[in-house]
Amino acid sequence: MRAGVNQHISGELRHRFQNAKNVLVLTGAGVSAESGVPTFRGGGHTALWKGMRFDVISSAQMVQRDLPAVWEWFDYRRQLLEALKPNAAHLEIASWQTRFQQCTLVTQNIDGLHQKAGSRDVIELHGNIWRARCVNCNARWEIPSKAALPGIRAEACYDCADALRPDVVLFGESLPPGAFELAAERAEECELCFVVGTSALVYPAASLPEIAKAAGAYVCEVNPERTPLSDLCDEVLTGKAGEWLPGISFDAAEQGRFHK
Ligand code: BV8
Ligand code: ZN
Repeated sequence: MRAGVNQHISGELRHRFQNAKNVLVLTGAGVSAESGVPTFRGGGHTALWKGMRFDVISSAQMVQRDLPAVWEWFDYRRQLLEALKPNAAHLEIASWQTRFQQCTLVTQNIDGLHQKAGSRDVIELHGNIWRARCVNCNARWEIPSKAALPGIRAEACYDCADALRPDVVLFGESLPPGAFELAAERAEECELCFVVGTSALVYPAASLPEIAKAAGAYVCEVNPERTPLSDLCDEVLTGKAGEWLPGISFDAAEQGRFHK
């Protein structure tokens, strides 16, 4: 299987994929790109909303200053997501959950497409766009689809009637309690770590492959572009996740057949 021009999956990776028991996968916006979800960066651009950089509108300050504007940004993105489906990369990663004894999926994505693809116990480091959270009692409420339309989405908490905000982690806000700690623990334990579709610029998420590498894991990056993590990786598969990932288990199976 050759996704990139004259680039093959190494025998090393096939062998490790074939024999691994404990795998960690970290994903970013790039894994959802082939589903039609716009990425934040890549191709040298940075996402803008009404002239604001995304890490400005998606910031703790903005929630204090203008919560309705923040809702408008996430309502717009939820509306975009309504019709989008998981792609081959999401589906392949979901299948790894039964393939390996332990396969930990950690995502920076808030789009819920991993779960739609069948992945369970996804560690959502940055929250989920399909939930709202009460600014007072912290109660969380599902946002049903089609609720992007103003007036349909709940404006106030059903428990204490205080205001609701998107249940996502904004810049300058801490991650969900225990989420990063669990991910870091699993990164230390894994033998094989895949870094799929992330520009690896946002912390502490981007430190997970560093933790895995330091603990002796084989780290493989899948991305059409180089990232600050590429030099640390044992293997870089240059190209699209939806093209490379299905090939990994295919090749491993082929190899298995030859080496029986
Ligand atoms: C915090 C939710 C503690 C909202 C998001 C250490 C050093 C420097 C800065 C910091 C640091 N520690 C903390 C910071 C500050 C900050 C940070 O990291 N800033 C960066 C910008 C320098 N971090 C925080 O604020 C974090 N909180 O640290 O709390 C704390 C708290 C209080 C006080 C003190 C400390 C919280 C960060 C989370 C913010 N929320 N998302 C929303 O979605 O709007 S981050 C958001 O942006 C995403 O979740 C993701 O994390 C990031 C975007 O990155 P990617 O997902 O990688 O996407 P991107 O578009 O950039 O790249 C896509 C890649 O895919 C590209 O490489 C492209 O080539 C590739 N690609 C494209 N197509 C494909 C593909 N790959 C494969 N296949 C394809 N087909
Ligand atoms: Zn409440």
